[in-house]
This record gives sequence, structure tokens and C-alpha cells, in this order.
Amino acid sequence: MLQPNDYPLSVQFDLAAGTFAPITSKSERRLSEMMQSFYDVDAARAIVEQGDRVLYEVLYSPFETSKSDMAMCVTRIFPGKVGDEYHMTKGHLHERDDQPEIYFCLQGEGYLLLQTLDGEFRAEHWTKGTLSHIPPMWMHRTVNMGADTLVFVSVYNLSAGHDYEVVEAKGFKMLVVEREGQAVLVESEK
Ligand code: M6P
Ligand code: ZN
Repeated sequence: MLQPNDYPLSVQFDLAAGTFAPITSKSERRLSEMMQSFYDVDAARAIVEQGDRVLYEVLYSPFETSKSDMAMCVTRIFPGKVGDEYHMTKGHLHERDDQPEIYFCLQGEGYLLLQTLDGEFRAEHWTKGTLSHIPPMWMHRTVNMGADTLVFVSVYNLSAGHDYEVVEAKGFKMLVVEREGQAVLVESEK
């Protein structure tokens, strides 16, 4: 028998605003929660001491049924830099090794950084309309290198899980920084 959450459900996007409704929950990620992520630790500390900064927000809608656990969210990365490194997500690896994810860029310009545990690295350049498939077992982080908010939709299973520690421990091979007014990928010294 169908349970109450087994019925179809739609949300409505406002593409110009980069939001949707109804939103089940919303969370914010502050720089103080990402002190291991940016290479310029002094720049990060100075911003946090002056009152911290919200780097991105995640608007969330679980499409859970009695037999499935798909979720959808919209991540909005605000423009800006910490030192010369562009605002980005904390980045994670799925805890389950059989879980992919779809990201779809609605607004803005950036990079999706991907890396395996063996050190294979990819940087997917994003503009409005880019859709990327994240295969299982690739760490993933998104960087906003534009002047506007970078907005993307993600679709994944809740049971995938988020492992942040592996990203903090290994880091990504490349950083996205501003050099002479241009966004460039440079090798990380971590
Ligand atoms: C996307 C999805 C979410 C993730 C969010 C922010 O919306 O991948 O699962 O939580 O980005 O990324 P992070 O969890 O790395 O901070
Ligand atoms: Zn993910």
C-alpha cells in the first residue's frame, strides 16, 4: 500500500533567482567551518576574526519514499575569495563506493574539481547549463570563479553519505586562484 510519501512530488524552480519552492531545509556553510580547506590560512583566519563569512548555502528537498532515498539540492556559492583562492565548497567523497551524483549548473561560472583516491584529477569547467556526472569514488568540490553567485542543482541518494575527512587529509591537487586578474588552476603545495 502506498505510504503518504510514496506519491509524486514536484518543486518549482525560479531559474532567474536560482531557487526553488518548497524548500524542506536550508543550511549555510561559513568559512570558520572550513579552516583546513583554503591554502592561505592567515587570510582565512583574518576574515573569521572580523566576524566570519557565509561562503555558500544549500537549499534542500528530499524525495524519499518507502523504497528510495533520492534527494535534490541547490547550492549557491557566493562570489569572493579567501586570499587569492576563490570561494568553494568544502568537498566530500561519498561514503558508499557505489554512489554517483549529477550536478547541473544553473547560473555563474566555475570549476567542478574531481579526484580519485589514487590521485587521478579532473577539472570540469562550468558555465550556465553544464551538467556533470560524478562517478562513484571521486572526491568532488565546486569553485565559484565568477563575479556572480554560482548556482547548481545536485541529485543523489541520501544513503551515499558525506566523507569530509578524506578531503581534508588528501586535499585536491589543484587550486583555483586569481593571478593577474584571471582565474587559473595552480598546483597545490599540500
Ligand atoms: C551539493 C551536494 C550536497 C552537498 C553540497 C555542498 O549540493 O553534493 O550533498 O552537501 O553540494 O557540498 P559539501 O557537502 O561538500 O559542503
Ligand atoms: Zn556528493
